[in-house]
Amino acid sequence: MTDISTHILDQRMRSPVYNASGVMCRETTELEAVRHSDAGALVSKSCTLEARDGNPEPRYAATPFGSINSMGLPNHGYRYYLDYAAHYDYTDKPLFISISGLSLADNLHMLDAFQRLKRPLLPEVNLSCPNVPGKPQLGYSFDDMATALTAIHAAMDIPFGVKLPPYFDISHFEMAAEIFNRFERLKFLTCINSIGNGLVVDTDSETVLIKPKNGLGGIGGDYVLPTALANVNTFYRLCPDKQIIGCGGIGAGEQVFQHILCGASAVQVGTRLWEEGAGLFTRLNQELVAIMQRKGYQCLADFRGKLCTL
Ligand code: RRO
Repeated sequence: MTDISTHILDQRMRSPVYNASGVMCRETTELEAVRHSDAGALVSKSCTLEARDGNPEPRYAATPFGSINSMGLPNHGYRYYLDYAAHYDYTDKPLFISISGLSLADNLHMLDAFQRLKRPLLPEVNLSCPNVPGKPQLGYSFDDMATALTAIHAAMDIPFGVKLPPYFDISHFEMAAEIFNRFERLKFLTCINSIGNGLVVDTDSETVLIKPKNGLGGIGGDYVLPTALANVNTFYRLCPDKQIIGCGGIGAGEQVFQHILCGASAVQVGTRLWEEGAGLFTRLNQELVAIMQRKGYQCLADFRGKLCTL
């Protein structure tokens, strides 16, 4: 039998694959659909202190090689997800809660509320939303990120993770990793959020595809796979005490395999899930098993992080 189970911290996942925050997770009905699917876990939509409608539509578009979005953090406000987390059956599959406060004070307030539930939820603090006008991505401002993580770490009794923007320069990987390695209860790094502020143009109409920010938005899908794998593998090497959750460019079992080979303990799917729906998880699990059987691997530990270099 081929075993594709994995663990994040001490929590077992029957499959390493689940949704990326932002897709199928704003409504409780969507969260329940992921829970009832073959996903190994679920993560809620990044939440803010108060409910938000998000940016004007159209704000998501599929493209031949992926997607562009500028959703602008539409969510029901943290109390909605707090209520879901309070009533969730944690014996089923792990529940990650994505937090994306508009200020450090907001993040501290929300994290405090979630940890007071005293449930085994896994907070993922989003340091990388590219789409709120006037709010830079915290992950690109190293001093501000270090300040925020220092305060969050001091306030957190439970382990937590961060959702990171993609990095592109070795010096930035090293600076970011040095910061993450300061914090013992920071246990997992999710790499990567969308590549921020790309622009997709329609040649026929000579227009942008989405309305906010003159058409700029976060890029996901096939375009981002090499960047995602670079981030997964580099942080896997630089942060040996953290677990890495891969995200970006997964559309088939082959990309799940590649993320795990690069060091991911679990993987999230955004664009492809948006396009295909929750049946995707069944397909990805089957395709991953087929690749492992072809290669003679019995469990994920047989190849996790074992990427060969030349
Ligand atoms: O809601 C969004 O516009 C959004 C968020 Br919070 C994020 O983290 N990443 C993204 O691509 N879109």
